[in-house]
Amino acid sequence: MKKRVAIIGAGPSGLAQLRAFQSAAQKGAEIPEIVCFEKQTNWGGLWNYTWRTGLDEYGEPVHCSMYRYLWTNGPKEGLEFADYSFEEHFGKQIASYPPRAVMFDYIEGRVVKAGVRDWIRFSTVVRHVEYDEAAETFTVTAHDLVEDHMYAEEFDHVIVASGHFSTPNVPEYEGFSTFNGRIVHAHDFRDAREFAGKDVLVMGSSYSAEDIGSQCWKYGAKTVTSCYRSAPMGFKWPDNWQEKPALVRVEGKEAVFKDGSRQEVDAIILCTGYKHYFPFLPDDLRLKTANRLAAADLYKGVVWVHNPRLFYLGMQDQWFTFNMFDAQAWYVRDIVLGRIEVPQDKQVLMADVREREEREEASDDVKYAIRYQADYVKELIGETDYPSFDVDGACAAFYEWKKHKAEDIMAFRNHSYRSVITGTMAPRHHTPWKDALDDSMEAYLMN
Ligand code: FAD
Ligand code: NA7
Repeated sequence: MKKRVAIIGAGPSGLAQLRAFQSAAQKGAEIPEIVCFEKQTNWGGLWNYTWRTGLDEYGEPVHCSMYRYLWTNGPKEGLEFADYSFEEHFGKQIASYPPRAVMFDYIEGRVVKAGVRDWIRFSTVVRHVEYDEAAETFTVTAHDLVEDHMYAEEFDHVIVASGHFSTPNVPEYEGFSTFNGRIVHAHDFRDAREFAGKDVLVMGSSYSAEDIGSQCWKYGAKTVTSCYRSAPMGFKWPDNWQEKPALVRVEGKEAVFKDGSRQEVDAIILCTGYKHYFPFLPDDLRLKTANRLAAADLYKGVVWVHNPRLFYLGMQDQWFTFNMFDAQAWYVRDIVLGRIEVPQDKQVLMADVREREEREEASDDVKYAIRYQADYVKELIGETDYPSFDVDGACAAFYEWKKHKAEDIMAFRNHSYRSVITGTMAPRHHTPWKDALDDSMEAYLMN
């Protein structure tokens, strides 16, 4: 009987997996039957924007953590698909920090071309996965939300590609329950215009704090205050943005910080990160990891060491994204196709994980981390037929990006970089980011 493979999620990682199998089939390989379960009505994962927050039309937690006016927070030259360039998709080279809608169009373009939509069961949420030791198969229980019908099917492999930036980490601070303003987690942030004319506090010092604070600033917040638990972001902020140490408590509308200073605020946006959350997996299959580069218990960053028939994609913290998901998907595909062998000895698998952890922990330098993930991408693509590309060139774009952010955090998106896939230099965007209020695809592509 033909092998059956279940993929959970049709975001960039799940779609990379579909494209990997389709690419093998196109080259004449016999591939297993593929079933991709996607709880949303469309593909694209986080890039599939919705205005909804909380629960969706079926009562399921809304997956989307993206917001209106979101432009990529790193250069597109660091994530370009090696088998489908931006130029192939748009018919020309485009500027380096595309808004969400442009990215969605690009992500979709490759899988439309591959013709894999029929492999996906949309509006179908995976409720449970169980492994049967004797049969060496997984039983996947799914819920067709449209028909309101639950059913179970058997698979030889399960690939979890359900993302990890969707279940918010929501701390509580003294005074939150009596705060006379709005408290919202980044996951539920949708439109910066809501905060025009307001004094906004963003909690956290990572990507969400930086970008949501910047959005609020761009769309007219009166002041932005950001506060950090461990270390400040340390950029040269505009005059109406101040960075404070940790929040201690809230009194009425006043935020009180660790240094004793106070600031009256209208809204608190919790940019406090996300949790790896897999409510559909039992203890023996469930990944428990911090958001780090060497995810726990994953051999080569993808194979579940406690049951190597189960795989996870995209569970690491991410410098590289789409091209890393591709590297992982091609690698997992080749294990499933029997082209790559996974060692049988669990000690060997665990040793691989430990080595990755130790190497990550050897330095907390940002350049080191980028290089570390670049080496990982190289390692995986070196073992498959994924088109080889200039990973070092992508690193160079990331280093430039870091430098441009340090120079001017509100202007780094005005820079452009060279594609490592086609060698073409991106044009500068026609309007500086801070003045480009229209984030539609039509507006962006007018270069
Ligand atoms: P996701 O995109 O999260 O997709 C997972 C999919 O699984 C979803 O479609 C979901 O509906 C589905 N799913 C989940 N559970 C189930 C279930 N039980 N049953 C069925 N389906 C399920 N990356 C960049 O490269 N550039 C950026 O600028 C950038 N900006 C970001 C901004 C924000 C606010 C966030 C949160 C992330 C950003 N990222 C960015 C990182 C982002 O993680 C990746 O770009 C990418 O979306 C990850 O793809 P994924 O497929 O692994 O996960
Ligand atoms: P991150 O990168 O996980 O960052 C979370 C931030 O929240 C980080 O600065 C944390 O501080 C801070 N944090 C976490 N818990 C708390 C509590 N309890 N109190 C105060 N501060 C806290 O998440 P992001 O949302 O910024 O980014 C995730 C992805 O979304 C990323 O890939 C982007 O592309 C978009 P710490 O430094 O740990 O002290």
